[in-house]
Amino acid sequence: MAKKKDPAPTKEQTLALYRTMLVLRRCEEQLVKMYAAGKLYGGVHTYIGEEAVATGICAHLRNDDCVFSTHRGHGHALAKGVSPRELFAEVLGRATGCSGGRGGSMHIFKPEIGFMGSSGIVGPSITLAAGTGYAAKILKIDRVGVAFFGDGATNNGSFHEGINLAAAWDIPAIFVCENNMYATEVPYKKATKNTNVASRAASYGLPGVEVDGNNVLAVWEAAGEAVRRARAGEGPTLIECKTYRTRAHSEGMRDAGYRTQEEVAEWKSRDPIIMLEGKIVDGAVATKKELDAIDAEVKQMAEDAAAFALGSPLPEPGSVMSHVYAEG
Ligand SMILES: Cc1ncc(C[n+]2csc(CCOP(=O)(O)OP(=O)(O)O)c2C)c(N)n1
Ligand SMILES: [Mg+2]
Repeated sequence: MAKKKDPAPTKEQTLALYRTMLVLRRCEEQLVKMYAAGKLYGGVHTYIGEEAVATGICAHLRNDDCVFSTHRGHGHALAKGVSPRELFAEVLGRATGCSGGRGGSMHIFKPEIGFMGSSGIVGPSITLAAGTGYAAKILKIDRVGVAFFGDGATNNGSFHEGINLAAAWDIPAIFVCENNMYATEVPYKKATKNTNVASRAASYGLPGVEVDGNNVLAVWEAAGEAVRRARAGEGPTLIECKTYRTRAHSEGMRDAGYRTQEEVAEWKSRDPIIMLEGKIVDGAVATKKELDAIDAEVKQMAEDAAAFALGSPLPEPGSVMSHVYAEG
């Protein structure tokens, strides 16, 4: 019997996807401006161009599902429910940030809502999500472990270890590869012979799904099925989202010599937000005017988050030793 197709998102769900993508985009545009103005320091890896991935996946997750992120983690954090204010304050190293200003851009944590952290280390999200799913299975907790990782992580040992074990033990986990074709400036095709990440799933015995990572509806549909499988005890899924970062690897870095302007322009023409906007307007889900109103509200939210962070205090110097050793 042919598999029943998952239902399309409702009007409310579609508009929520649109709004979430805009939150990710407008917040990072604001951070980019602040970085250029010297208002924040350190590595800032934007997710601009890839918003459909975190948005489509996290729309299916609950607070008690656990997401493990990457160095490019602002979008994962926001999509999982970290507020723009907490994110901005953390990136600016303020005491009001979700890690108390200790972490910065690459150490955003909010375990209360299942955001288990971004990380400067490439790869461990995969084994951590497998471990979380394994713990949930042993403890009989209805919880899904979700790993986001880039193409650069797929040749790390953690990819093999995490995915192999998750498949072998039917662990409730979802492995989301954001294949943006480059690891810093190294093209994926130079790092591996088989550039189709989803096809690797066959060798571990789990489903591997390839989706257009700039089409939030496609990501949403694949994620819905993967979450359903995980919750039903059917095991993990590997989802490869083909996508593209349209800014440099990290703010302040050069963005030339390893990819062409034509390639960047081509992907910009497939902007995930504009693509969904077209579908919403063409399908009469909402008018352009209604979408513009959402955008205005979201822009205001990003500006408010920036002002909140700039107005927040730095951590007290006297607290420098707190969170270093266990207390008591
Ligand atoms: C284990 C490890 N190796 C190398 C690095 C250096 N490094 C930082 S980001 C990066 C590229 C990651 O590429 P990818 O996983 O494709 O993610 P993207 O930046 O494209 O989102 C590398 C190699 C690291 N942080 N950790
Ligand atoms: Mg990459």
